[in-house]
Amino acid sequence: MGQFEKDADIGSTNYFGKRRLPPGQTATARFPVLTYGDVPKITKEQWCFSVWGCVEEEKNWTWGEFMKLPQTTLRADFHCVTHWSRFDDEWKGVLFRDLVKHVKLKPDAKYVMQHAYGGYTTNLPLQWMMDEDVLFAHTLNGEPLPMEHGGPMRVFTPRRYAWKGAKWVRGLEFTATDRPGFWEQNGYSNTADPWKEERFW
Ligand SMILES: Nc1nc2c(c(=O)[nH]1)N[C@H]1C(S)=C(S)[C@@H](COP(=O)(O)O)O[C@H]1N2
Ligand SMILES: [Mo]
Repeated sequence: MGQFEKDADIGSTNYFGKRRLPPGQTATARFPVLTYGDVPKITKEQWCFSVWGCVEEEKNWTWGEFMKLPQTTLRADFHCVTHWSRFDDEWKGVLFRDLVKHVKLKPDAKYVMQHAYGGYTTNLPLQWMMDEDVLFAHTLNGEPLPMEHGGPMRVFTPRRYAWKGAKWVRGLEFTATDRPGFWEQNGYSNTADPWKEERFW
């Protein structure tokens, strides 16, 4: 609430044609931290990113190697299932669609499980991960992503409620069949579209 209440922009549409404030959400300038369990303390030096599952070859990236992938900056909104939305943050990182060009997928790869340090998981269809704005983000509004928000690296999925992006992401598992991630096993929607209010099962 607050600064956005007077903001006519709230009623306009976003860059993918949806009303900016999804139903049942309130805009806020705050950025609450929502973490299940402890915050894993991972430095850029310790961070290692892996892909496995339905891939021809398992692959790992160090922080330095990941930073050599094409870097994209996007301005997008953040929607939490607990009814708050944040507008217009600038996120920088590597798009999934750019990353996946460096992965030889097997033909049966249809789903993607994000794995985080600490054990959190969340699942999405490969096709949705290919959206133009699914980002592995390391920078927020020009600053290194704060640790409590998933630094050094998190996934951000602007078209889904925020639990669909793993903070402290450490790898992706490509699978042939869909498996529920952490919150998806615990009552949250598998599809998580904020404009359809897909919050729970
Ligand atoms: N690793 C990890 N990622 C996570 C979570 C978590 O508990 N652990 N919580 C999810 C949920 S439910 C939300 S709403 C967002 C919250 O991100 P924030 O803490 O930056 O607001 O992160 C998502 N990603
Ligand atoms: Mo959440």
